[in-house]
Amino acid sequence: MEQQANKIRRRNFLKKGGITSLSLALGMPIVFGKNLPDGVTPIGLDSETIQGLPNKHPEMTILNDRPINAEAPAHLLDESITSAERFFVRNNGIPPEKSSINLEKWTLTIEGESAKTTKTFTLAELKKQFKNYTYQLTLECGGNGRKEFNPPAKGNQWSIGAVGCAAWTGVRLKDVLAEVGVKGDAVYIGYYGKDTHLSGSLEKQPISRGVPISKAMEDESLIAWAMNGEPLPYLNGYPLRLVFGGWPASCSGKWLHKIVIRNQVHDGAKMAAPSYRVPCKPVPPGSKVDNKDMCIIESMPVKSLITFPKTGATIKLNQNLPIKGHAWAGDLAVSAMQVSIDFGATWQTCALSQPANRLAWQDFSGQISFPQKGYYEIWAKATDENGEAQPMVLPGWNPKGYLNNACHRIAVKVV
Ligand SMILES: Nc1nc2c(c(=O)[nH]1)N[C@H]1C(S)=C(S)[C@@H](COP(=O)(O)O)O[C@H]1N2
Ligand SMILES: [Mo]
Repeated sequence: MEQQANKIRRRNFLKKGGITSLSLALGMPIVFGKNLPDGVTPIGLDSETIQGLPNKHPEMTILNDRPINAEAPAHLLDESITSAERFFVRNNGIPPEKSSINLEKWTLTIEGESAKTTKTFTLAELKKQFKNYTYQLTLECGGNGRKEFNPPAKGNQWSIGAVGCAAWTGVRLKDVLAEVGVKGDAVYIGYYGKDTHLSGSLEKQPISRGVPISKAMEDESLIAWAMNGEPLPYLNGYPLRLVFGGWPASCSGKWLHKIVIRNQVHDGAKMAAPSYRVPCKPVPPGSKVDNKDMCIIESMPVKSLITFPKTGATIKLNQNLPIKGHAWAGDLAVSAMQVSIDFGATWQTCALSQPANRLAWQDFSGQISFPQKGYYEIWAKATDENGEAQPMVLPGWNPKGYLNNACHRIAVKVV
């Protein structure tokens, strides 16, 4: 009961403190904001800010307003390339004030004990000095699916929509690192963003994570300034961010202004256990796990999403139901996609596209017919190129509720 009440409280959007973060998002103060009745959201100023978050789709589910966290319902993610307004937002702190972001003055500094030199680049220098690349890369929050954990895990109660695959444009991190010089003892890179800690402290970082050098050096690891050919959306890290497809999106630092090349595993905010870690060995649900037995999450597990039709669809018995969705598997490709209408007793194979490039999600489609009238669920199961398949129900319980890659399901009524 207590847990349920907490959950409802957490979902109750726009608490008092939220006015500040919404003002920041609007780029100006909401003058009489303190008088806004509980639960009422500012409608915004132009056609793009109809309701909800500025420049985000009105159907996005807002989980939290301070910090801002929003996810897409499955049907909004139907596009092969996720549009900016449908791309989830996961903030750990308060984004830099929009009016404080000056494109001419924004710089990226690379330093650290394993950097041969320290160099600072303006945005224009980055764009000009290094070859520009565009890749479609899947980003998924490590906590996507947390809502289903039992016993529950604290944190944002993401359902399925903290994932997206956009076309990101930028320069290769490895090209920039090479320009600065990487010492032989380098093991990790860490990022620093311009967002600030929820406490208001300017010393503390809201988050400062990173990846091992091997991931940093991959072709697809980008320092990006554009999403789908447009400047990054403000809430997704404008004007500069890292993008590491296939890894927990917490590695992909937003509002990026500094990268450190480390001779040890980066020790920035939320690198230490238990954040973004899972038990190194499986544990029974509800276990208490020692921090020393928690391991950093790297490549994300195989997963898929049915994006058409919307759950609750009704069709006629003699109709075939077309279904669509996407599948992804961290650093790996997806090799097979199946759906079931009999709770996993039998599976039907779907058509599966090749990824646009490594680390991009893959589209699937199929046609389903039903034997008789009634209620059905469609369950979707992807298998990665190593033969690892999604579990039907919640896999490996872990204290922080990460990596839920259980089959996605939608309900269908046949009449
Ligand atoms: N500077 C900064 N970078 C950040 C975060 C943040 O709060 N601040 N959140 C991280 C987490 S936990 C996730 S899941 C992704 C979310 O990226 P998005 O908001 O663009 O979807 O950004 C990551 N990078
Ligand atoms: Mo995340």
